[in-house]
Amino acid sequence: MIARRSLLAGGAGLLLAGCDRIVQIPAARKILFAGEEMQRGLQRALVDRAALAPEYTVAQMSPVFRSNGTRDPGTPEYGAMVANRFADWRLGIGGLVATPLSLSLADLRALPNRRQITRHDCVEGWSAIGQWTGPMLGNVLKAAGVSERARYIVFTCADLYGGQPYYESIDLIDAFHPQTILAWALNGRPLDVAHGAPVRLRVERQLGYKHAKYLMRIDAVASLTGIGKGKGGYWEDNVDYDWYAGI
Ligand SMILES: Nc1nc2c(c(=O)[nH]1)N[C@H]1C(S)=C(S)[C@@H](COP(=O)(O)O)O[C@H]1N2
Ligand SMILES: [Mo]
Repeated sequence: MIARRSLLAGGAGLLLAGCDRIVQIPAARKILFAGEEMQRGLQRALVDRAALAPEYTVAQMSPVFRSNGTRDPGTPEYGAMVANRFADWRLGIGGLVATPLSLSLADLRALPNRRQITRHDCVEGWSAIGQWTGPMLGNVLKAAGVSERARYIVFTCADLYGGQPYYESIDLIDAFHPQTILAWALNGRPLDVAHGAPVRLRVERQLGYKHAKYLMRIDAVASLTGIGKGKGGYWEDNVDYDWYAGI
């Protein structure tokens, strides 16, 4: 309203003065550049999503990396996998993909691996710096050929909560982020049971509960409806944690 009145008050002279003059009126400026500012905000948000999480040096690694949540799935099926050192474990990749995959631990280790020393932040108020090794999730998804209809990647784990497997999900921006890896080693050693053996997700721009341990399946989906109670993860569905836990 104010913008309009001050523009009109100037009369034809002002209007004829051209864009330069109008842009000098603060209110008009605000309106004319609102779209541009919005676009800049959006751009900033997207660049933020692509930014790398800080990486640390060996000297900065925590002497002890504590474990949290499930420390041992404890099912007969998981016990059998531990007993034969995960030789029969397979990671299923499916859902909206061109080529469903079934990968062994040896398959994953044979891929180009990324090694990163990052800080894990748990919502319960502790953090730890550790070194993780594993192939980029993005490369595995590329090998499977994720459909254009896919919007989320869902992870299903070997441990049970109330009889149901722990599950989590991320969007494709995080799935293809270079630091999002399928980690099979912590601090240079094969993952132990407490930290999610044989393979767990590391999604370094997100809080701890998104880093699904004991991975069994990875599925590309168009919607989170029908996954658990629909909010995309065990804690999201049952304790109201945010689905987007970006840090
Ligand atoms: N399958 C599974 N993944 C899980 C959890 C879990 O209970 N089960 N807990 C989450 C939480 S809350 C945290 S903080 C981290 C803990 O990982 P850590 O045990 O390697 O420290 O794993 C996450 N991933
Ligand atoms: Mo956590």
